[in-house]
Parts: sequence; C-alpha cells; structure tokens
Amino acid sequence: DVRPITRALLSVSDKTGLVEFATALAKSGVELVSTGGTRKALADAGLDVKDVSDLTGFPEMMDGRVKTLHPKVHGGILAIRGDAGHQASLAEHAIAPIDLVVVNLYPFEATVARGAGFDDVIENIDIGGPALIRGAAKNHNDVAVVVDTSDYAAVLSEVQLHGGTTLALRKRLAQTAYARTAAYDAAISNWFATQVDAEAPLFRAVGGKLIESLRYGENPHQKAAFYASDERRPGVATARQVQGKQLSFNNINDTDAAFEAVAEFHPARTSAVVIVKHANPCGVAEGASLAEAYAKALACDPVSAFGGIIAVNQTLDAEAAKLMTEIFTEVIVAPDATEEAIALVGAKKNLRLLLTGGLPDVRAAGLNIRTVAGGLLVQSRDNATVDDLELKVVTKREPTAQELSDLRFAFRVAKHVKSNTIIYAKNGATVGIGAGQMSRVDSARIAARKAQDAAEAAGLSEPLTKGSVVASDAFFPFADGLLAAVEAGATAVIQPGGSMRDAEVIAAADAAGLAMVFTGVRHFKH
Ligand code: 93A
Repeated sequence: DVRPITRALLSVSDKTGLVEFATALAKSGVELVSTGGTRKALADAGLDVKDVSDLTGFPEMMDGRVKTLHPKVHGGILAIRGDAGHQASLAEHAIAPIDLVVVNLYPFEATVARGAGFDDVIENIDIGGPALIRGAAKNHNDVAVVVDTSDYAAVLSEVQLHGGTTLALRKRLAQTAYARTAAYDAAISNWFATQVDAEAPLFRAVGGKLIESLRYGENPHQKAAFYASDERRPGVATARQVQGKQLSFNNINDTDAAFEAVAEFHPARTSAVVIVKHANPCGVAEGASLAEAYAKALACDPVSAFGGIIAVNQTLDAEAAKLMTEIFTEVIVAPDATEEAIALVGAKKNLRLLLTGGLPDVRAAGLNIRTVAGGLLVQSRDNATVDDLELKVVTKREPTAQELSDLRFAFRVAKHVKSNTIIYAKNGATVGIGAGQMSRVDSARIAARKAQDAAEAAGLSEPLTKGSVVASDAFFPFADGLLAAVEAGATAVIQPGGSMRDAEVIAAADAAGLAMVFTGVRHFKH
C-alpha cells in the first residue's frame, strides 16, 4: 500500500519549514508545483518549481481568489489510480496525477484575532485550499495530504524509508485534514454569527450544538437559544415534538424539571406523574395507572397546576391523555404515547406533546453548569437516589410499612424541589409542597397551608397533611421546623440528619411519637 510521490502540489500561507521540506522532496525526485507566493519562496531558495498556471493554462485571477480551482488540478488529485476509467480521463485531458498535496489555509482565525476589518476577514476565507485538502483526503487511498507543518517530518521519513507513503499514514493525514477544514469552517461560521448578532459570542461560549434560537429568554427583552450537549440522555433536548407551537425558554426549563423528576420513578414498578410550574413540582404522584397518578398529582395543588407542564414515566395512554386535556396545560412530556393518546392531545392545538423515546438514567454521571458573574460553576449531577441509601431509624418508633413507602416517595420528590424544601406525602402522592423558602419553617408552613387549601377545594373536613409523612431536603437545624410538621399532622419524617442539634430534633420527634429516618444524603437544589 505504499504510494510513491511523483508530483507534489504545495500551496501554503504559513511557510514555516517549507523550503527544507520541499528541498528534501526534490532530492527524492519529486516534481514540485506551487501557487504564486509559495512558488516564489521555493524559487528564491533555488528550487526547480512549476507554477500552477503552467498546469491549468490559466493565470491566477481575481486577486488570487481563483488559483487552483481547475480540473487539471482537481482531476490530478481525485483520480483513482486503480480505476481504468479515471486513468482514461487523465490521459484524454492531459492531466498529470498529483500524489501529495501540501496546503495550509489563509490565516482566517489570525485575521479575526488581530481585529481586522470586515472586508479583510472575508478575503481571508480560503476556498481553493479547503477544496484541495478535502479532495486529497477523500482520495487518501492514493494521495497524501499535509495540512500541518508538524507532519512534514512524518512524510519525509516514510519517503526515505519506503520510497513513498503508507496507507496508515495517509489515513491519519486524511483525518487530520478533515479536522482542520471542519475547524476552519466552524471559525468562519462563528465569526459570521458575530456579524449577524452581537450576543452570538456569548451563546457560543456555552458550547454544544444549536438546536434552535428561541423567541426570547426568561423575559421578552432577553435573547435566548437552545443547545444540545448530550444526545444520549433522553429528555427535552432530544425529544421529538409531535405537536403544538414552539417551546419557550421557560417551557423548556420546566419540561426538563418535570421529566428529570418523573424519571426517579421506575416505569416497571409504578406509574408516575409530575406536574411542574415555575421549575418546581406542584403535584407528584404514583398509582396503578397514569390516569390515577395524574388525578392524585393534580389534587395536590389544582390551582398551580393550571398552565403547568406534565411529565409521565410510561407510555402515555388514552385514559390519562383524556384527563390531561381537561384543563389548560402547556406541555406533556412522555417517553412515548399510544396513537389514541396522540389523537386526543391533537384536539388541543396549542398543547405541545414531546416524546423522548425513553427515560434518563437517574444514576448516570453528568454535569450541571450555571453562570455566575464572570465565571461558570460546574458540578456533577445529583445522581443520588433514595433507593441506594441506607435509611437509619433514629427515633424510638419505627415507621410502619406504609409510612416507609411514603417517606421514600417524599424524599424522591424533595430532590427535585428548590430548597428549602418540605414535602408532605400520603399514599404515594404529595399533599403539600413547600419550595424555595429562605427559612425551612416557612417551607413547612407553606406546604401545610397549601394542603389545607387543597382540602378545602376538595370539600374535605381535614387537611391532607393529617397522617401524612414529611421529607426535608436538608437537616432540620432546630426542632422548630419539625414541630411545624407535627402541628400539620405528619406522623413520620425523612431527612438527611447531621445537624449539631440532631439530639434536640430527635428528642422532639420522640416526644411527639414520630418515626424519623436519616438518609445521610442531602438534596439541596437552588
Ligand atoms: O483564494 S483561494 O481560495 N483560491 C484558490 O484557488 C486557492 N488555491 C490555493 N485560495 C487558494 N489557495 C490558498 O492560497 C492556499 O490554501 C494557501 O493558503 C494560499 C497559498 O497562496 P500563495 O502560494 O500565493 O502564498
């Protein structure tokens, strides 16, 4: 698979190491062909070098914009050596084969970096160079391509050792070549983006692949765009939108919160529904069916659920879809949906239906990134799950089996609610959610207040927190938060533990006859 080099085309902007390389090639009997500046540099060094114009029969024209763009050049590069038809074409059109293409491109990136003006930058977009590189790399079976001065040595050593280049080297060079043209075009498109939109460099800084520009950000005066970063994780970034208008920035954020939360519930174990509003769940439930789980989730806070986002952990069925279309909802996101469910949702033109094709793995590693002024904060995802935690009973009373099941449920939900979080839960459903308060006692009170409201709306005599369990995303620093939960009627508690005053909190739990378990793991979310 060694290919001798008879003829080389050299056309380089960066002339580092050029003369030495070309001299060595010439010594090995290689015929040199070059474009204007490169030819001059080689001729000045005393080398015998042909002008590309001698090959093409055309002068370089239009200020050099057209130099090598000619069939005499590209035919010589692209012709398959072992193909009789290609060989006949070479002969018919008197095209000389080119076995080595040495090109480095107009310094586009450097031109942008030195702050050159628009026209100057445009002139530094190389057209002929990438065409030479891509052609030679495509035909790497016969042709070697060098885009990086640091590869001159590798080519020379093979020529000296084998009298030509090996396929292994040509393949490696082809890969390098396409990496270069890809990066070059990316640099051009990124620069163009800055000319179209002043905020583009900011967005570009986040990396990832643009999914779409959004109409606006969190507020209408903010610009926004949506980027993909991990195409393997099923979720809002990879979902197929079956119907409905374009998602907004807030829709995407809320849909993500809902779907990541519902993924905590294994679809083989239970049907689960999460309803999200303003990035926080306002109702979460599991049940024997999605319809049952939805009804239970909705009952937690039907007022907030209006205009919310619904996530389910199983294939959306008609029974659930029918219930969900009864009130105004922005988005439904599901791993999949039956034809019947899709048709039912279809009756609501504005309701978006997203199908993700699966559930994300809650235990998977991943990154969580946010901006701070002038910086980025990066952390690994919170991939802890209550299923993997050893729950330690710290009170005199052990939780009953039902309490334990609800405690696990509540802690699973707490992970997905903004801190400080207090969750009241009963029979596999949230009955009161306190989110995002600066004081844990306030979260406990708000959650109880919401449970009271829901009970009144449902015409119940008792608040739903009566006989519930309570979860806290972080430890109770004082007994007061726990006492607020007792007052609301909770009978069992799940929390990380680890406060300086754990003893005081445990004593208060014992005094109230509560069962309390520690998880040893905290689920802050801000
Ligand atoms: O202006 S171009 O896009 N048109 C061409 O046909 C062409 N062929 C080679 N630029 C072209 N090149 C580039 O010229 C090469 O990529 C290289 O960067 C440069 C070398 O020019 P010179 O040999 O005149 O210094």
